[in-house]
Amino acid sequence: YLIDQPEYSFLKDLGLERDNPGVFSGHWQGRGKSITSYDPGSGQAIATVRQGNVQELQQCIGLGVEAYKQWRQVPAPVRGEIVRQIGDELRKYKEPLGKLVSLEVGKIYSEGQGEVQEFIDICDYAVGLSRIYAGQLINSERAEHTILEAWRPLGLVGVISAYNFPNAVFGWNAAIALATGNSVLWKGAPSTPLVSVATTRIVAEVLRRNNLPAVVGLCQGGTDVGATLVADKRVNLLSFTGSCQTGRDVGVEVQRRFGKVILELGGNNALIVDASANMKMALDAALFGCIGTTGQRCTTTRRIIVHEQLHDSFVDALTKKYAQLLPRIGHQLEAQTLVGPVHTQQNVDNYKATIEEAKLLGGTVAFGGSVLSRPGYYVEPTIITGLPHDASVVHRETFAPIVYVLKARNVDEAIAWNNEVEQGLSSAIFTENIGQAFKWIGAQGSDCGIVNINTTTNGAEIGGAFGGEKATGGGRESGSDAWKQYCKRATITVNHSGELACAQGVVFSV
Ligand code: UN1
Repeated sequence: YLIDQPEYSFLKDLGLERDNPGVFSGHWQGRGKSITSYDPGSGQAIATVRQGNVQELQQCIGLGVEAYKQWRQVPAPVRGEIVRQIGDELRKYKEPLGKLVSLEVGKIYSEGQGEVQEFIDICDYAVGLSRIYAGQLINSERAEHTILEAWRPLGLVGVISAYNFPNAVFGWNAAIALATGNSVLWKGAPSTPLVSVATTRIVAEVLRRNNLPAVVGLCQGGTDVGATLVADKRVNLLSFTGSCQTGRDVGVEVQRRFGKVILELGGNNALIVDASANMKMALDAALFGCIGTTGQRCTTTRRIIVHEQLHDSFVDALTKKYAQLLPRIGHQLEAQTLVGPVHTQQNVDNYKATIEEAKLLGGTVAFGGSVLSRPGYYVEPTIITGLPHDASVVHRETFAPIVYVLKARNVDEAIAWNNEVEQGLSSAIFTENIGQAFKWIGAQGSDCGIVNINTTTNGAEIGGAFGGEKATGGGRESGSDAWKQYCKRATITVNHSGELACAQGVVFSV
């Protein structure tokens, strides 16, 4: 196990051991199946985690509900103070925790650090939020009546997160849910259990220091644990990040029991290069958009739609940039690496199958296309040209660094192609033309939740609401007014007139 080797002592600094309990509800346990976590960059085992079983999950739900009853009585700014301490504790552990994110997912060191930073940022946001989130006072049609609106916590918030952002997505949900008075029960991805355990340890230490009950719980587990969390009525809001396919089932299940749901599902994000685009900027954006996190962000650029005048020169220049990256493929923790491994053998298999399908459909592999023969899961970043805009592979999200470059006649056609896919997460246009820019962000423009101009499809900040339309699920997390989803709204009419009066002029008295 890597954890036994001296250069991996940072894992012990996070409180991890060779075998770790994967369930926390005030104390640590884990009586379910034991799971080994592997380094995707070498295939070596890092350490093991004892997952929870369904009974343990149910206990966690019960304790989460109890913890909520105490937590909802704590004044919001005092809850914010606890979130501030969580942010500070994360600052202390940012280096080793970010390094673990990198090791366990396969993303490069700076992206691992960036992910923990995203959690820290949302804590800061939630601290401020705890003092300013508020309802309103509405004019009543009745004399000496006042209508108030108040936002109250929902109760227990369940969070199911994915392997590609095993730390930040939990953070977005937890920071806002806690500040607004909810308790949280988390199930991280089965293949990133060490990040779940290490992150929860950091949060649990803050709770312990403040003599608080387990307002944050963890139950690592497989699909049985996930399905139970989704189906249980005591979970008032379920925030799910994952595939469109699973997300659809989750959404229906939660709706069936009249629970609330936030869905953050797949993307098929396009970057449009208009004839007026700043080419250098567009190329740099394509590089990070397509290859950052080895093509495994929900917001990764999957399609580049280029104006026909620029198409050939753009492909040529992008291919040259990709070639410069080849020597930078390597283990995610090596300093010079820009392209780490993909997460599992499954990602490699999907990569291969997608490239074969693209070739059969008449696509040209303009760059890459091969799996590297070395231990770990390494693939070449790949550019495919010459496919129709509506080819099956182009309309599908493959979690790998594959991009399709499409040739469009004009921006209107590019926008139509941007919008014709099922998913609606992120999108970007590169243009210097103000008319095209405003068309893009208008009602006839991009139909995505994230609509960028002259910047990447990926790498959103926490201040805005994050999420997408259509098959992406419609959920919004992180900033703006996403906090409202973690609350129930009470409309309160107060009669201070001393007499009863009906609205709409109705007379009803004897
Ligand atoms: C995800 O891929 O699930 O905008 C989240 C981004 C990151 C979050 C991605 N801030 O790319």
